[in-house]
Amino acid sequence: MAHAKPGNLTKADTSGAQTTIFSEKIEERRIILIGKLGAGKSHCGNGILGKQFFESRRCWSSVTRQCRYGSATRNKFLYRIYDTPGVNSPEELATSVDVETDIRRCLYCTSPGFHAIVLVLSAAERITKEDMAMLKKLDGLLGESAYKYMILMITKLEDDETVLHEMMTEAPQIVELNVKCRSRRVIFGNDATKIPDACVQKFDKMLTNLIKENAKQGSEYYRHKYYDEATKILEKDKSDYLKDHPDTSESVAFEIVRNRATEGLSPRDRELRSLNDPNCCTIS
Ligand SMILES: Nc1nc2c(ncn2[C@@H]2O[C@H](COP(=O)(O)OP(=O)(O)OP(=O)(O)O)[C@@H](O)[C@H]2O)c(=O)[nH]1
Ligand SMILES: [Mg+2]
Repeated sequence: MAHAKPGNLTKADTSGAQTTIFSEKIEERRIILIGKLGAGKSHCGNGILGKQFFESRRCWSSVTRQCRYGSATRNKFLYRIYDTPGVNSPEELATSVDVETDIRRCLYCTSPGFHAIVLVLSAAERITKEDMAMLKKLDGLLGESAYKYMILMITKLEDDETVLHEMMTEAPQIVELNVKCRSRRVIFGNDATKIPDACVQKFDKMLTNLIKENAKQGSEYYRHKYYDEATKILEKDKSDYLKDHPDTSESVAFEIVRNRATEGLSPRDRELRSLNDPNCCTIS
């Protein structure tokens, strides 16, 4: 499958309304962002992409209401970023928007699997029961092995490890998370408009090491039990798309259907959503 290889894009890559032309082989880094409502997920996604792509703003209610996908090349890597709505958001409770289904669908769209799952934690808010419930929900969705791919990203804090360390001494839940993630954590600064370059560089380095480490241990990226089925569904979407648009390259067509499917717009969305059972988090 062309799309499953490290970004072998020779023609063009489309992300939303943006189209970028690539002429060389490029390595992919597929990343999913998760966390509580307003933690700064979209802001971090923009920081990793190196451009303002996801809507990120001050608001008393949920800004990202459905999963979104954006991509960009930076430092010779093709970043594919999946932004998600806040888990346990009031919208979910009030309007029965099923964020869990949304996130599960988004996981499938990271096909053939994500290199990192970034848990965004705001240093400006207290850890609540709601947060712990959110983590439990993610545990159920992804399974313990997902921690092998997790990076903690701390927002709304100056890049100062000493302060973070002090905060952690009073937060056993975060210490536990930090242990599970083998201290893979990065502070993303405290500027609503920009993420300091040093923080982004630290993240890049951490991600590179994480990918290397996981590759050594057998799987460079997290594979969900249903990735194969999900990939087949996306492949069918791609074939349909190519029938209607014969002049489009396979990589561009796959990019387009991946984008649509992430937002719940695959013609086979029902099939994608049906891929779940209580043990869906098993990883091959
Ligand atoms: N000062 C400061 N503001 C931040 C930081 N990160 C995010 N913000 C601001 O916090 C607000 C919420 O950020 P978003 O990126 O929209 O948060 P989100 O988690 O995507 O929010 P939802 O999509 O609603 O769940 C925005 O006004 C951001 O500019 C940070 O590190 N420091
Ligand atoms: Mg958002």
